[in-house]
Amino acid sequence: MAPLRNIVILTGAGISAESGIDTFRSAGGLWEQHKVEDVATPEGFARDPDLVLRFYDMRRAAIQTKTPNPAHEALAKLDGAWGGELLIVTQNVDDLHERAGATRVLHMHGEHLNAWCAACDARPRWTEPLIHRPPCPACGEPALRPDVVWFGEVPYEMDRIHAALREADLFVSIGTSGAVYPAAGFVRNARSLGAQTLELNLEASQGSRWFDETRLGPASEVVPAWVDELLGG
Ligand code: BJW
Repeated sequence: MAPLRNIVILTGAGISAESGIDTFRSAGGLWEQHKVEDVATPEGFARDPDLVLRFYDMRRAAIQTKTPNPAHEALAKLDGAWGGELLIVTQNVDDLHERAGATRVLHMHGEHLNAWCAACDARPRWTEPLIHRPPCPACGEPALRPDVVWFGEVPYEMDRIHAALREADLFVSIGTSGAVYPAAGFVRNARSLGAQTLELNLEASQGSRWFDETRLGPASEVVPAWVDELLGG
């Protein structure tokens, strides 16, 4: 087998679960507490912006009290040590990969700590609530929304993701249910282009059959073990 050089890692809510951030589809997860069409679609936002802004204000405040866990730290270690291409494509809107020290991170579903101005398209860093309609720092309009990708919107940087998948020797999926596209399709893209595929998850996901190998267990255990194996000890 050719040596591994280029790696694409897809992460989902499961990697942040042990940091105390709710997943979406687990028992007691966010979609049991809130209707997805109310809080994660542009139509829901148009119908009841206060509901949506409160939902994201609560989560934005919560993530700032959380800390990275050993899975984020292991990926940051891999990022620092890996001489080949590496891209961590995260569906997560928290910043725990960055706070663990990873630099090669792409947030395909946006970021809690960014706002997006519907009036001037600015994307200012934002740590405070949006419910009181603060003015956009760039244009002054009270038109800021969370800079996250809702259902029916196009995820960010798809061209860059597909370019990385085309070059990947190894595709690894960590802590995602495989329920949401286009991310759920990346394993098939990578596989059809000849990459090895590995899934690390608490339980088999909807896309498990597409992976060459699946290792089950909590991310804080299986991710550091895999990284140590890859880095040779
Ligand atoms: C652990 C663990 C531990 C727990 N250790 N593991 C019909 C067919 C196909 C597609 C569609 C369709 N109808 C509509 C669509 C498209 C739609 C879609 O996929 N819908 C599905 C419901 C079918 N997709 C879209 O609309 C997307 N846009 C799009 O397709 O645009 C068109 C286009 C694309 C590309 C090019 C051109 C055009 C947009 C999707 C946006 C998703 N947004 C959200 C909200 C983001 C903001 C926010 O955070 O609020 O993203 S929804 C939510 O789901 C969030 C997540 O990123 C995403 C994925 O969830 P994730 O991360 O997998 O979490 P869970 O909870 O599902 O799973 C957690 C996993 O962790 C589980 O497996 C656990 O076992 C595991 N776990 N503890 C390890 N300790």
